[in-house]
Amino acid sequence: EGIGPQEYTGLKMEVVEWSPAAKDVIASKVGGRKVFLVAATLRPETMYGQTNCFVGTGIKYGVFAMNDKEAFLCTLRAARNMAFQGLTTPRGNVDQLVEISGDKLIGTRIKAPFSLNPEVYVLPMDNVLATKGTGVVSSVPSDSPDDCQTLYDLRKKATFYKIDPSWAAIDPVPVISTPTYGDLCAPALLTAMKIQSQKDTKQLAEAKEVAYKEGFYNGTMLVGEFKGLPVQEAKGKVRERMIEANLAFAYAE
Ligand code: A2H
Repeated sequence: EGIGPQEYTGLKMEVVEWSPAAKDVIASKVGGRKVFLVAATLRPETMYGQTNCFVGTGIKYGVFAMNDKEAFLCTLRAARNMAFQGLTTPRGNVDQLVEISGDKLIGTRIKAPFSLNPEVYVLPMDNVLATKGTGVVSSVPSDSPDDCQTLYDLRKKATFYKIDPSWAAIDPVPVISTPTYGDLCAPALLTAMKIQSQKDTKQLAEAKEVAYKEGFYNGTMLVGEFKGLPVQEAKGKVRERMIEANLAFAYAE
């Protein structure tokens, strides 16, 4: 990461059905607003390949009123940043409707904007940082080694992670073709680097670096409106389309 602000895309993932534990805490508190889990991503062009979403089970989240009609679920830290970036009405307003711990969100079903799988589940990830982005990560296992390894871990140890195996059943979807690692860059890198678990953080950091460079500089879109374009050209265009559709917004930190 360089100096200066990081330009994320905030992705609005509308809640379709709360997990029972979240429903008890949240449903009566949102005043009829639509609620969105908001994920911060640096790779909007990969969102066609979302298979699930991740939260940290030990992280505290809030549901924040953005205006009369919409509420965002994210960390308090992110809600403050968004308010001061003018995303709330009125500007600067941080209005927490309810607080909830990440573990209660597991199993919530949400919409995944632009994804070939239009609805996905919220699942746990060990390495979500409360201090980065929104604390919510949209999972694209085709192109993110962290997302892919976490998905594999969840499938191997569904009972340990307290998930229903059906929530982790969607396979990685080819979204970007790369000359060196094929159409599923992240799974290929996990195999090549013999990565076994999300606890292999050092190798995962290296795989993430390789996947990012390979995808950005050498990747070609396989799906969507910009199919056939280099990722370098498609990235901004996909982002614009999401923002036009009110499914995303610019978020910096
Ligand atoms: B990226 P940077 Cl396909 N904790 O989005 C851990 N990881 C987080 C996070 C948090 N609180 N908030 C965001 N992230 C992830 C897509 C993606 C991402 C792909 C490939 C690489 C990649 C799908 N997940 O990131 O430290 C989000 O995952 C690697 C650069 O601010 C976000 O973009 O550079 C990225 O990390 C931001 O990480």
